Amino acid sequence: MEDCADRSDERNCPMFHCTDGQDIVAHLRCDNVANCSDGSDESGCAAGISTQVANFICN
Ligand SMILES: [Ca+2]
Repeated sequence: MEDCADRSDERNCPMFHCTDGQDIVAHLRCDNVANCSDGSDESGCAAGISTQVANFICN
């Protein structure tokens, strides 16, 4: 299994382009955590949870 979360194989992963110019791995989109500094990876997803708050939740 590839695990892009460790960033070692990020180049092989589909990327999502944030509207602020950042690139994040595509699986971080719509995960209820704002990964782009402007939260654009969570915009356009099914609305619900405040992504700004969810960003503070750690595993
Ligand atoms: Ca996200």
